[in-house]
This record gives sequence, structure tokens and C-alpha cells, in this order.
Amino acid sequence: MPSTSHEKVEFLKSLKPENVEPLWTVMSAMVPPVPMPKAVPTVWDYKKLRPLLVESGRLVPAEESERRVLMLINPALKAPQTTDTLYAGLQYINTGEVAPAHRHSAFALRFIIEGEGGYTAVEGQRIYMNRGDVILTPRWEWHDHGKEGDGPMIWLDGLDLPLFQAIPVNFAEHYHDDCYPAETVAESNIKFPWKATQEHLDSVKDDYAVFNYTRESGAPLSSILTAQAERVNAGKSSEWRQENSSFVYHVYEGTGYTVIKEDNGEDTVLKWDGKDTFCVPAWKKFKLVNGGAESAYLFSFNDSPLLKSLEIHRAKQA
Ligand code: GTQ
Repeated sequence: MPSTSHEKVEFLKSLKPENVEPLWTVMSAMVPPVPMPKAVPTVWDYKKLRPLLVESGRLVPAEESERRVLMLINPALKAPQTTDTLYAGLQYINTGEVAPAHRHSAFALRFIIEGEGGYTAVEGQRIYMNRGDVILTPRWEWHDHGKEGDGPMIWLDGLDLPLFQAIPVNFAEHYHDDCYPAETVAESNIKFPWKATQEHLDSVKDDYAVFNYTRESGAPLSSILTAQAERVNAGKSSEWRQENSSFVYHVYEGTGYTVIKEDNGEDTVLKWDGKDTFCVPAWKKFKLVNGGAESAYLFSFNDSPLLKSLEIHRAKQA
């Protein structure tokens, strides 16, 4: 029987001043048998968040905020963590506003939720955005956002910010002007219009389809994050999936729920509707179920490129 003798307690106390700690008391936490993400499955309800975004637009001037974003923070974690490894936020911009030009080491992708006449200018290309479009801001490229026409614009931001908590090497720079000089372009290799994405999904003759966003070279969207779109027909579900990357999902359209098999054998059910966002922590076994009468379309991003390049990615065939 291991004892906590007085001698042992004294021994442990004597370690502290020398800046050493025993491994044996924390071994199983340091080297667990399966991934132990801290994030918990969570849904962010757009119906509840939209009024808060509108309120932020009224109360917080663009000049004050640089980026007017409500971060989607996991209840088991702290900002900027939506999952242990992913960051997501909802960005809100009013007509006539500019979110000023900056550039940073972090990579960003955007999925447009609502509004028209908004643009992101990336390294000289002004790219207008519509509902469902994905726009990338590659690392260290100048970007500012603007909004013309009527009404606000709202989109989902996906960034690799949590990595920069673990490896604090993010650089950022501000441009001396609000806008970096840019020309409007109709097409761009960093814009993925929803129309083409949905056509890909609908060309698959199956009740479930998945589309992998890639760069022209076939590479993932970035060295850390990449994205997918999925279609699940009415009353049908996706396959079970289990990976050590985590996921942030955004519902483009449809109603349904995600079933997550917990380690204790119980199911967690995340119910979602159009425009909701939810997360699936690493190594959770899950499937998407369409509970509505129409096809459901979902967008998601994950950190599988990071794990693959580190040679630690795992996926289990369910
Ligand atoms: O639009 O550049 O949600 O820099 C977080 C950090 C958005 C952006 C975020 C950012 C941005």
C-alpha cells in the first residue's frame, strides 16, 4: 500500500523550491488512454444571439471595436476557445461601417449568414459576399470589412486563435488607413460561392453528401483549419464519425439534431435550426440527423490539417 507518510509529505514539499514536481501523481492526466478534450458539446441559438448582435451594433461604434464580434465561447473553457482548438465568433457590421485593415499570423475563414452588400477586402481584392459564401483571409494578408446597401451583415468567423494560446507567436499589424487599397473582383481563389458548393452536394445521388473545401492545389484551406459542407436529406442521417479533430458546425438551412455518444454510453442530443452554430469536441462519436421536412445543409470547420501535418490525426471508422 502506498503511504502518505510524514516523510513523503516532507519530501514532496522539498521539491517545490527547486521547481520540480512529481510526474507520478499526474501521469494518467498527462498521458490519458484516449483524448480528453475539455470542451463540452454546445449549441449557440441564432434566435437568441441575433438581437444581441443588433444591440452590439447600436451600442458599440465601429471605431471602438475594430471587429464587432460576439465570440462563441465554450462553457467549459475561456476565450478564445469554442472548442479546445477552434475559435468561432459572429461578426456584425452596419451599413457604412468599415472594420479597419489589419493583418495577423492567425488564419481566418468566414461563412456568410445574412445580409447583402458586404465585402471583405483581402490583400487588394475587394470580394463581395452573399449568404452561404466562404471567404478566406490567409495568414499575414491585409484585410478590412465593409458594408454598403441596406441593413446589417452577419457572418461566422472561424480562426485558429486557440493554438496561439499554446504557442504565443501571433503577430498582428494595423494599416495606417481604414482600408488597404483594393479593387473589386467578381471571382477569387479565396471565395467559395454557396451556389457551387450546393451544386456539388446535390450532384451526389445519396441521402447524405459531404463536400471538402480545398485550395486550387487540392490542399486544405490552411495549414491548421479546413472546412466541409454536408447535405442530409429529410428524415435521414449522416454516418457516425469520430475524429481527434474538433468541429464547429453552422446550419445553413434545415432542422435537426446531432447525437453524441458519450463515454458512459449515454447520448447527448444537440437540437439545431437554421443559422444555429454548435460544436463537437475532439474524439466524440457523433452523427447528424435531419428532423425536418426538407434537406438540411451544414457548414463546418475543423483542425484536421494541423493534426495531419503533426502526424497525430486519428479517425475511427464507426
Ligand atoms: O475579422 O479580422 O472574429 O482578427 C477575430 C479576430 C475576426 C477579423 C475575429 C479577427 C477577426
